[in-house]
Amino acid sequence: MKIKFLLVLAAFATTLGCASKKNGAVSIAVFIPGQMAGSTIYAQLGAGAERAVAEWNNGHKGGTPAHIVIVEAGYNQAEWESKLTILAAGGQYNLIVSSNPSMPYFVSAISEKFPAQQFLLLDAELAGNPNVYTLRYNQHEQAYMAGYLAGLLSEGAPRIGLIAAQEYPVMDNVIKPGYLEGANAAAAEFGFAPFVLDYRIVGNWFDAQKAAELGASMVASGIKAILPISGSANEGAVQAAAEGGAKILWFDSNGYAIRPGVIAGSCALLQEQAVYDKLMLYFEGNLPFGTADVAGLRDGYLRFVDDDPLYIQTVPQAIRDKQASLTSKIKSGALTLD
Ligand code: RBF
Repeated sequence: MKIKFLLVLAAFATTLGCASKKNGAVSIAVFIPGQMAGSTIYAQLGAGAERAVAEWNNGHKGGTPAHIVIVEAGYNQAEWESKLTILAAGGQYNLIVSSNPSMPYFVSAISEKFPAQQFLLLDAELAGNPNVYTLRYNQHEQAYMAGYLAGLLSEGAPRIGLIAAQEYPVMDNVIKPGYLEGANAAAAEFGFAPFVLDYRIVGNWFDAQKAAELGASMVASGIKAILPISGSANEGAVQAAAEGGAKILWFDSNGYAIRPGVIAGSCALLQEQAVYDKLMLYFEGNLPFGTADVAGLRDGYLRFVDDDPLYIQTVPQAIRDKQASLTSKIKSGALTLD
């Protein structure tokens, strides 16, 4: 039944696809595995792709015009593969753009069935598929920087907090250990006891009420710094920290303005710029399909935002100096976090 439904939709999409290709435009579909609202990594994906298409069409670089659609697949992960299959089956889009570490799994299977379909995946890694280009961010560096600052802000508290939406390999193997490693590097360097990680799971990427409860319980237990990685549920963690006098480390974008005085660090991915740059390469025929790139602090696309006045107002100079010395060690290569 489900397959039949897919086939009918695929045939319908193919008809549309022929019409679209006759117009001679390069068609881009942005597949958002979730929703853009409240998830800065996805909001940046959509914004950067739209900027690239608009600029390309403005004739800055010339060439075939492009058109773009953004498809929000929603939070039900069980539907992602069929929704993505429909996009690819239609043959309507020259390139499908998406972002998150689980996408290579779906794309590998779909790519076998639709070998003409090309993909650009950010925040993901898949090497060797001639139709797929991926760019992964160095989230070891990103989490370590967050942890180091969490450690500095938590002097005297035995634990630091991490609120994750769900468990996934990059969370379990990179972000979670990297965050604690960073905090404990600060502890070792400045002579306080090693931290214990209080790690809680929301269960989805949108339940701000649940994240608020987890945050409140952390704050009540004496935690002073929390890293929330739970999409639009983050709002609840921010509220709990604000009410309990704790600080939030923000991931993926410059978050200081979200709650001035509460957001005390921003380990930002430059995903808007990354998708823009990679789409421009694609339009010019230079995107190296088959390649998996990694971007860290030294390569751009990842930065600790230390020039925002809200950071300067919120975090004492002595702590900012220590954090600055960490980021310059990573940038210079004196500290490598692969
Ligand atoms: N990040 C978000 O901000 N919002 C989301 O809805 C979201 N959904 C995800 C779903 C899956 C299956 C995975 C593996 C990751 C998801 N991420 C989401 C996390 C995102 O890719 C990234 O790892 C984190 O934002 C930390 O940089």
